[in-house]
Amino acid sequence: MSKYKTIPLTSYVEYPIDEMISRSLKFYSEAKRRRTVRAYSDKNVPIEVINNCLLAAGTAPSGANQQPWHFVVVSDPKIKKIIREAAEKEEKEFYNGKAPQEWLDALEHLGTDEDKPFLEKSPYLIVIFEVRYGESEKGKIKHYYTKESVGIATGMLITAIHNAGLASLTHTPSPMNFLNGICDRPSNEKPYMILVVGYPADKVEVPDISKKSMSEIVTFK
Ligand code: IYR
Repeated sequence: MSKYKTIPLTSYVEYPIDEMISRSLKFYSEAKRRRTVRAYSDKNVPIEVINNCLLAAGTAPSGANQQPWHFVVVSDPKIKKIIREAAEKEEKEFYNGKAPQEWLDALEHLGTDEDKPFLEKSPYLIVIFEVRYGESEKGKIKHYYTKESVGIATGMLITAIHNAGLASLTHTPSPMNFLNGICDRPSNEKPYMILVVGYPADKVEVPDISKKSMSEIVTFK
């Protein structure tokens, strides 16, 4: 018997063309307000908001629908402190000799450095893991397109967080292996990134940078 079962598509909504245009434009104007924020308030965020954003991320498409992601939501100050100390240790090496000058030059306009106070200050760190393969009694289960899949889910999570009225920061200390131990995750899961989530700090400033224009990023044929 085939495992291919179908159900009617009942969730799809077709909008009239003018509504489609106004919705797409409204979404763009919302999306372009999003800025990556590097300084946070310690104001509490209701966990329900985080839960809803994670549920949205979990609807992402994935290779063979294997949903190769796991999210660890960290709010415990003790664990945040451990993550900060471990990340800063890696970052210190990165900024003081490990990173090639070319990379440091590329980062200059962002003003990043080895100090990562946001890892303790923000109310939530969402540590995202890429589940490289599954496990069953019979052994390893191959997963497909895991990086693409986790990237899509992460993008949806960032968008959901912005839509809810919160700020986020994609943080990728390198290497990130220390996160398996701290988050108690098995070796088939590879740390993908830390998403820092919270309210922006009072009077926070962001880098004066812009996005590429339409003609730079799109070709129509
Ligand atoms: N992981 C380092 C460096 C860094 C790398 C990139 I690419 C960025 O866009 C920003 C930072 C850090 O977090 O400082």
